[in-house]
Amino acid sequence: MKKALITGITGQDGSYLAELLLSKGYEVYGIMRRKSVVDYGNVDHIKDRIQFIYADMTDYVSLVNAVKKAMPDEVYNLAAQSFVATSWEQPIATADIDAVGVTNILEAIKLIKPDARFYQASTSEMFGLVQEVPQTEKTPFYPRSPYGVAKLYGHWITKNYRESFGLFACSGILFNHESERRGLEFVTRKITNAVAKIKTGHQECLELGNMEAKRDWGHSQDYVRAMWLMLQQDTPDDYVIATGETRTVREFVDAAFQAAGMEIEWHGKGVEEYAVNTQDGKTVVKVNPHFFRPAEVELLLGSPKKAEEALGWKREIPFDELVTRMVANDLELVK
Ligand code: NAP
Ligand code: F7E
Repeated sequence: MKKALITGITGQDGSYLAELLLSKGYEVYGIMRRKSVVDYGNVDHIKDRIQFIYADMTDYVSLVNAVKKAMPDEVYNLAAQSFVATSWEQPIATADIDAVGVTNILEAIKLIKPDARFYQASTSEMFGLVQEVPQTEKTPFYPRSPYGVAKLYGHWITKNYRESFGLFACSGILFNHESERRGLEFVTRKITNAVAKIKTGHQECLELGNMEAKRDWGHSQDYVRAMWLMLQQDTPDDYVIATGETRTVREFVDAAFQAAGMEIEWHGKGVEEYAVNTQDGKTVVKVNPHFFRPAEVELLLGSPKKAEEALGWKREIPFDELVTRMVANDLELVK
């Protein structure tokens, strides 16, 4: 039986990856942070099938002990301060976790289990101010947030440990992926949650920032399959995982209201932009500059060609299904 150690197991991707590995017969170990109130997050429903180890990405000793306990065949490093907006408020914590934390876990693997295969959760945020469209594995990086900068360090240190010490270390450069388990502060979930509440009369209006930002949105369930595939290859490498489609935040809003059976109409421009419910004329969306970022990533569009050809990976959940599933789930939760 193969053993896998997942950091960030309580998060969105950690939970789908744990389900996938359990379904493949893996023994799954998960790193969890100590909290004052015990909270298994997104893996509460499968907590009895997971062996939890208390550790923190900023605490090297705890990671050494975690690797010693699990003696894993595969390590998936998904733990991160993952919210871009917060990275301007907590730039040092973001660097400690998302950058130096990667060295901590790599060092723990090098010391205790150097033949373990390693996956690093890299991100399209490293492309930031994009240097070409679409973005591929060869596109130069230009991060635009403390998060993007920290993740770029994590990306390069992973490559460096592969080249320096021969570790089987891969980076997945994953574009935005969402799901019913997405944190409520990310734009997609913020939208679907608000749409569900507006539809059921629990909220009047949704306030958003930059409506023009374009993202390449997929479903987390498809993306964790790509992580696993990367670690099953003969040689370690880095791959872009994306859908090859891009949409504005406004288009996501339209799709979410449509999924809830509501029609909206847009008016105004820039910070004056708003949308009304065509049935009763009430304002249901408006712009609030509070949600603008100090520096924005305006356009992300990835090419999944290498992953499709080399890994045989394919996105299975299309955009409309992603939105429909998220809205249906939030409607159920509101009820
Ligand atoms: P998420 O839901 O925010 O989950 C983050 C996980 O990291 C949580 O389990 C969290 O634990 C854990 N964590 C945070 N700080 C930690 C620390 N100091 N020590 C140990 N664990 C810590 O993120 P996600 O969306 O699943 O993303 C997974 C990974 O992929 C992240 O590294 C993210 O940066 C990266 N990524 C995500 C996307 C995307 O679109 N989702 C795209 C590209 C890359 P708590 O429950 O204790 O907070
Ligand atoms: O923002 C705009 C915002 O916070 C998407 C993380 O998983 O994906 C994620 O990072 C866009 C941005 O995700 C609001 O300005 C407008 O342009 O959902 P988000 P993100 O910043 O793209 C990458 C790949 C990761 O690696 C990260 O870990 O939407 N936007 N209005 C807003 N965003 C938020 N959150 N809230 C708004 O009100």
